[in-house]
Amino acid sequence: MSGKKDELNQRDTIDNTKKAPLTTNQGLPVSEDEFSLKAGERGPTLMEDFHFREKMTHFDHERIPERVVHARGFGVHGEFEVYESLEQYTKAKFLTEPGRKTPVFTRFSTVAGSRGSMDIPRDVRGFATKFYTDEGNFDLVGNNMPVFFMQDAIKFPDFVHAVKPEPHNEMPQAASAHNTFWDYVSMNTESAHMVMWLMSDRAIPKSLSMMEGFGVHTFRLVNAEGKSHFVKFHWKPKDGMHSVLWDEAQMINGKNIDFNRQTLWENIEKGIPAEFELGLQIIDENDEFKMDFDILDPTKLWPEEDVPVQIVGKMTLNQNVDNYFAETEQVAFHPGSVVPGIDFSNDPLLQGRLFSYTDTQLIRLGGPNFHQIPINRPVCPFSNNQRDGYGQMSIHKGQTAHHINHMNDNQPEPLSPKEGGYEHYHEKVEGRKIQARSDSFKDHFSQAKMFLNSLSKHEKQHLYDAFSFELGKCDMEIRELAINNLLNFIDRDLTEYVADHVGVAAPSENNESTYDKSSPALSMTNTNFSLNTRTVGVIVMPDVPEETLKDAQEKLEQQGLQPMFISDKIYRIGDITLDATFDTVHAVLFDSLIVISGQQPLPAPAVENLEIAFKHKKAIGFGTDSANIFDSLSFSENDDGVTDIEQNFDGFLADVKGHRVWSR
Ligand code: HDE
Repeated sequence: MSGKKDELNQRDTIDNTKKAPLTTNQGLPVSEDEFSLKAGERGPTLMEDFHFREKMTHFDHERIPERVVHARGFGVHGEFEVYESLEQYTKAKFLTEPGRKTPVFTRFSTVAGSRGSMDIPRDVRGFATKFYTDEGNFDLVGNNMPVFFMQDAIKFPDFVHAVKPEPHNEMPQAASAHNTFWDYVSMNTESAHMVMWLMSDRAIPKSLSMMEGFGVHTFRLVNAEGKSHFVKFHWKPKDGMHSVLWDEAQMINGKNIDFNRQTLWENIEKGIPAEFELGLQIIDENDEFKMDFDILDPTKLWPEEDVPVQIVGKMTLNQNVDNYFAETEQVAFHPGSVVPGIDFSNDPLLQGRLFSYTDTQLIRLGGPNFHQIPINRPVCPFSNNQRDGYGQMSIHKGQTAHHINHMNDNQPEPLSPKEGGYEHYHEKVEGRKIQARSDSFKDHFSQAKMFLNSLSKHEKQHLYDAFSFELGKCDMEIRELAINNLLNFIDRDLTEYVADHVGVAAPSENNESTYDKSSPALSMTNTNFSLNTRTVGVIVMPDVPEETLKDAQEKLEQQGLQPMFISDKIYRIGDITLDATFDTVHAVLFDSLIVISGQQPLPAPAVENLEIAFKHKKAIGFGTDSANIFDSLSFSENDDGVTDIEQNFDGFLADVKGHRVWSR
């Protein structure tokens, strides 16, 4: 498939799929790549074996430092198109020209784990998108949660040190369930709201295409007249947001550590893109102080019921990378990469990020020319007087590299804002130099309570259990600290439940927040539901006729479902290959299960898979002649979400579409 990715990559591709001689990096054809040059067959290797030396030296230098946070990531190419011109708000060309397809590259990530950690830890997900616009790269470097752990960037190193594996023994990997994290958040209660998100189902997304994305900070949009509006950026997944259960997540991480990335990769290979709509929340400059919180505070969200999200465009992620290292590992995002028409607010977290990202790329990518790496290079021409440095790939012609110059007619020359040159928004600022936080940032608990108020019954239960799990992993002293300093200021019922579960006395004094507002948009029950990309594990016994299987396959595929036949070993029934076994897959990897067993009794692994699917509230279907399966199961056809697919196929589909059978 040719697309924007090929345009980006073609310049630097070495196509190893084509027939070509093996050469050294100097282009010298190599005749021997199996044996190094030795003094005699049993003698020492000779220094003069330049091919051996070059091969080994390059190998020795193959690794670069992983990202200090967001180390484990997965990148996908695609394109973005705005629905209608947003010229009322911004002069950014990619937001004002419907029909223009802007190439994008999105990297999803987990935050705390190392590059080789699992896909579904309880963690925030990074959601960073690079728009390759004709006015330069715009990076929207967001997360799947709309708020953050802190209000000032100076606290970021402390926070990251606390959430990462503990420094003395490097445990636990990719988990917040440990002492230093809970010590930090209990002592720094501005994190209360974000902790609620982290303990919610949002932290264990079922799929990378089933989670929201948020720019988090308040940015500015500036139009051609120089008028500015405050804006928050959102990504809304077309298939809705859906999560796995915590028990399920832990099992998935064992059965398939690559669960999220593999699903996305395979769907894209099948031609099924991941689609997200871009949403904007906009506040007029005159309304800056009309909310009951400070809009510069990144621990606060703008309730969608108060400031509606306007859907303005769509991102279609539809091409996998050619090479993980070259693209996904080397991509360098920076929230400071903006285009004319997009500007910053004074959010102190955003301000600090504007420093950190370039700084980190300098060490990670080894010098100041990382913008020349193909995945980072703008698609529009770029030129300036910056020169030399490690890894310089460009040959800058000409005698001058200074501004202002006479010798080269002052080229390259700054453009005026009218001609397209970037102009910083003329915000008036004055104040004393001070190391303090505004009083308007001091309410830490109202929105934490609002989040809780907004959850459905099962979401709330999951959150209660997540707190109990995490604090249950901490020392007694830390459990007490978290319950007294954090939970007790959010909600009494939550405090008592968790205290009871982790063996701590609930504080005698109740300090819970009395904030009674809720925001329905925060509940995942109010999302889109779709059969797109949903999977069905079809458990098959050997005596099942080919026709029955073909029929099931056809019916499921017609609905956009992805069936996979599972049996005790790999074999064929007629034309159909049963290509998964109880050894290679498991119920936790599917959205639903169907049993087509004929009259045979269920073997033990089938029983185990069905019991787990039932426990995880997944839709279960069976054929009429398989009704005897219930003899060996702890549930029956009368339970919710257990359906005879010959009698009620639509009912089964509705349960799959509903994601989980919460009534069970
Ligand atoms: Fe980041 N963050 N961050 N962050 N962040 C990095 O940059 C940092 C924050 C986010 O897929 C690092 O290239 C500071 C908020 C994503 O490559 C580093 C602060 C949000 C990614 C860094 C924050 C993010 C990063 C590590 C507090 C959501 C992965 C490697 C002031 C809006 C991008 C790198 C990718 C990565 C610093 C807070 C999102 C060290 C100092 C808030 C999605 O520069």
